[in-house]
Amino acid sequence: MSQPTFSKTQFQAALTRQWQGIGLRSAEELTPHQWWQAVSGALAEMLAARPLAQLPAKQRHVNYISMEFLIGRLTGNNLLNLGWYQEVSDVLEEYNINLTDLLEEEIDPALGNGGLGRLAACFLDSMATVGQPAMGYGLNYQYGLFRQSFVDGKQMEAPDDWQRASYPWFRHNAALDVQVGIGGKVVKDGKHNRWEPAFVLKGEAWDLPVLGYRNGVAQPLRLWQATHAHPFDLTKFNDGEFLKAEQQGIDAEKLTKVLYPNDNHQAGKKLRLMQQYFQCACSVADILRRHHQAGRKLADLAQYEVIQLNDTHPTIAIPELLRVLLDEYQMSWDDAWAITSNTFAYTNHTLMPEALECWDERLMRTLLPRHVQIIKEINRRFKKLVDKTWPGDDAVWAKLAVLHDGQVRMANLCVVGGFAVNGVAALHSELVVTDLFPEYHQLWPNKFHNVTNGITPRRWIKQCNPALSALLDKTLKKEWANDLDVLIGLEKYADDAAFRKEYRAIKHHNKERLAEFVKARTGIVINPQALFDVQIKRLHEYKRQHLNLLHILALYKEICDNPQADRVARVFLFGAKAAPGYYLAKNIIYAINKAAEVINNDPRVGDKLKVVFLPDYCVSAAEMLIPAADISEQISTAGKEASGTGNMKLALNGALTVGTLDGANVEIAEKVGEENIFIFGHTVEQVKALKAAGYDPLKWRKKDKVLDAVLKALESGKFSDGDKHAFDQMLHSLGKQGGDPYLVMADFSAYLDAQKRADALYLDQDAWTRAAILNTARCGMFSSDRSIRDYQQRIWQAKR
Ligand code: 26Q
Repeated sequence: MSQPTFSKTQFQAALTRQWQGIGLRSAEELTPHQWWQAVSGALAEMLAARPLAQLPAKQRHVNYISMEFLIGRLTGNNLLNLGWYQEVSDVLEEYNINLTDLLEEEIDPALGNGGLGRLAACFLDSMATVGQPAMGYGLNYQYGLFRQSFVDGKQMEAPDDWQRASYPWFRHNAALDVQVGIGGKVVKDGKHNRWEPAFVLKGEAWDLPVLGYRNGVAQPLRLWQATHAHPFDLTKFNDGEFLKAEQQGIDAEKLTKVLYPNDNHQAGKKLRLMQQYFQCACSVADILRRHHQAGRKLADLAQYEVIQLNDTHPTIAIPELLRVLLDEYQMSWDDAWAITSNTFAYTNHTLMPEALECWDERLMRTLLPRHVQIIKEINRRFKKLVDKTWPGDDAVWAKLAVLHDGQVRMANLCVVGGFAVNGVAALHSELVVTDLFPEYHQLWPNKFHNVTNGITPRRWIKQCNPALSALLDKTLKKEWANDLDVLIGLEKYADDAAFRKEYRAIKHHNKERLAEFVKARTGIVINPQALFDVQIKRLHEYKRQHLNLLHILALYKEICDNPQADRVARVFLFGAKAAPGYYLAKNIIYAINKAAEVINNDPRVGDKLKVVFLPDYCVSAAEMLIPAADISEQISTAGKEASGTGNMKLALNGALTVGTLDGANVEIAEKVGEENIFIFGHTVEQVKALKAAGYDPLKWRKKDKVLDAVLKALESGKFSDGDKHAFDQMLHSLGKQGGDPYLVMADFSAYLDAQKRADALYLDQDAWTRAAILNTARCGMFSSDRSIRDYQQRIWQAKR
């Protein structure tokens, strides 16, 4: 399949229809935002009129179910993948419209929290590009991830109304409506069970096109939107219970109102479970509808379809498929189980206990009584296998049970109910087997896989770093954006002074661009000559943004103690949202902001040190930050970050990593070579040993004068207008005996050491640029195209 050709006349005609459609007399009357709307609407219309190819079903079709798809702005990305960017830009120039500016008008669709949601978006892009037939299934939230601002250094949240009702890329198809039941009871109907839900919701399918890179392929991302099944309930209306009936409708709309802002933490809320079930019921119904429509037998479902679960959030799809097969098609348990357990595969994204989903059985029963029955039956049958393998071992059963102590454990349900389980980086997949699921691994060793995450080079190089992309085009002289291994061809230019100069000029240009952005957003002036040190990710204790802060304070102290010394000027840039109820994370943000205020306004410091916390970090901010970074901070406690994907984006764009041996950092280090990365800190084994021996953070503080001084400064109130308790939460988490769960104190001095090595290398700009080039050259494997091919070979299309 090939790239669709652009027709200027069609585009202009579609554009005209757009402004006429909103009642304007000429294009001149369009506001900038209306221009974006009109151009996007025109493009969407052109794609609809001349549909791109669906991939032929030569292989199992993938249904990627995820509660989150953090897609970012679509218009620019679609133009790039279509290969129409220049043509559209030329047409718009005739109207005196700058395409780059126009694209900035799009409100980021932020239908995800962070890594997991963004990964789903990269995977859709890659599946369309490598020719893996697939659909994404998610929810069409009215409000995406909250907007963040700072007031006196404290995070404030505001709703993110991304105006889905007028988003031009949506296509709504009423023929795909699904009915979803909820609540009620199970009744016996002769031999069969029948679920009588208390009320019924309607799921509407809102599709976004996912375009392959210049291959003429389009596949849908189908986002379900909840609404009431009928305008009102007629019987109740007749009974005079009009208001009560209307109430049902209002409840329905609440369902897809807002994305839960928790990241790596389970909420346990009833509304969240309703969201999960609603999304799974709609998706399962749609998968079966397509299967029937293709004229295929139900018994062959697993031959044609795979359902990939993005973490445990959509786990309820497993009992839902069983329910449909058992109750609606009257299948036997064994047949229904065979189909189901060969259809589902599960990706694990975390080992942290607080993120592993468990649902209260009673809560689940009030919403999904039939599903609880089915889960009990799964549990009962599975117990036989466990009893046979570990006779009389109650402790093993207590660990492996799907339902235990009134809790439904979603990860266990996934492992038992699916044919494959994978982790998201080599180290993480290892730990999934050894630490999380050792007994399951003993039962089913072949179920467990690793698929290291990846990122799409279309958005994360080509779109966000056009200058580097042009250099890659010119140097490699072949297409690299869908064949990222060819970047290895850059290796030999690392020693080429002229190439290094060009590469460095690009980084500098990107830093200037970022400096303007920072000035506009925060008023802070930063010097593009300084080293840009970037930590961008959700705020979480295990990610250790506070370790970064301690380093900044150590530098500040050095500058104050010795203002004359020559040093590498640094700008520290943070981007991070804290879940609204995560008070420790919010306190860390506050501490960084307050320290920044003091440092940035200290005349002794000047350009040597600046600290910027960019508010409202999101995909489009990332697109600005990543190409401009010199250092990539990947400093989680070893064993805690499943993979990380920002680490890959930053390395590919020529930032050097300061990082622990955690997640995919391990593989990045292997690829780029130890002289081109700054690895520090305790390893997974050392972390375990330290904890086993009874870790005492205070001992580490006593040993280290710098650490003690920095903590004292935080305790003194000098960064908080004299308030000695301003940072209590953060300081308590670090300081208490038996505290510091993420070993910030234990890694502090090694971290400072790594940063010193980075400074030393930065002083030699040629050596630094050489290392940066080698990072770009050697990170080709972190393309999500490679991840998708791994999924195909190891899981989706593997011979079983
Ligand atoms: C769960 C229950 C209720 C409400 C919310 C949630 C919830 C939501 C989002 C739980 C977890 C998440 C997100 C997790 C996440 O982003 N994990 C990251 O996934 C990336 C992609 O694999 C990895 O690179 C990161 O290491 C991992 O932290």
